[in-house]
Amino acid sequence: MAKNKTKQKSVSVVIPALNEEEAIRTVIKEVPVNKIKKMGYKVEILIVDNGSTDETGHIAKKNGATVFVQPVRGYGNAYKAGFANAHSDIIITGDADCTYPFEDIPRFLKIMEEENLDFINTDRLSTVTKEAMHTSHIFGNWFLATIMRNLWKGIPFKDSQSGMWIFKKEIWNKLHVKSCGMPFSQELKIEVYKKGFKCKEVIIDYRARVGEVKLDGWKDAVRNTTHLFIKRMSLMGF
Ligand SMILES: Nc1nc2c(ncn2[C@@H]2O[C@H](COP(=O)(O)OP(=O)(O)OP(=O)(O)O)[C@@H](O)[C@H]2O)c(=O)[nH]1
Ligand SMILES: [Mg+2]
Repeated sequence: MAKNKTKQKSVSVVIPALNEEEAIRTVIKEVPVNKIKKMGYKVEILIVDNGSTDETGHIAKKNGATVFVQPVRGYGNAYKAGFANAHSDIIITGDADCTYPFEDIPRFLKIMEEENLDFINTDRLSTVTKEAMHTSHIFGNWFLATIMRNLWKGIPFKDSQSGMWIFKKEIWNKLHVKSCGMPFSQELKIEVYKKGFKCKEVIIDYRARVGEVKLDGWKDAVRNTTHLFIKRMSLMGF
């Protein structure tokens, strides 16, 4: 009998982690591996350990994840290492701090398939509560998203800083995302939009963080704002 040579669909869940020993086990366990497999996908969970000095890497390995170490700190650096080591058709991302709903992965995959999308961003801001996100953080997110939407008219994303994305791996090589730090998230979305990929945003429930805050509050807000203007000018040829 002739063998069916159709390649099996696959998903890599890529999670950057810097000293997240309190949350990492729960995050890994929340990925609904069996449900994703039932949809016909192979699944791998890749934790990018960004030079943690706690037990993050050990706990991740013990709980069945593949762990890569990216010793050069930075949110963008962690993702670049993760994407280089992810070999599935679809990449799904999120923080290692229990804030993002990895349990919703089957819902995202269904939307990707039905609408043949290249990229999905998730929107935390439409439903966010003060229990999940500090008021100043809500304001900062709104501020950055408003600047992005004004500098790139027509960009279909409300939440420029959301860290949960679902996308076809093949588009990554076509995006010029230079940021090594926190601006990585907004730059990725700008690049996806600029390159004309088929994208959508879906609303998610965002939850309170477990473990110590890593974000550098106002400094990161200023860096991200500056980055938006520099990116806009560089695309205009300055
Ligand atoms: N801030 C920061 N996060 C990193 C870095 N490397 C990896 N990460 C991970 O990237 C994710 C995002 O960082 P977070 O500190 O959660 O940033 P955030 O989600 O904007 O802010 P909070 O969750 O409110 O603290 C987490 O899973 C971190 O552990 C890094 O160099 N800086
Ligand atoms: Mg976080």
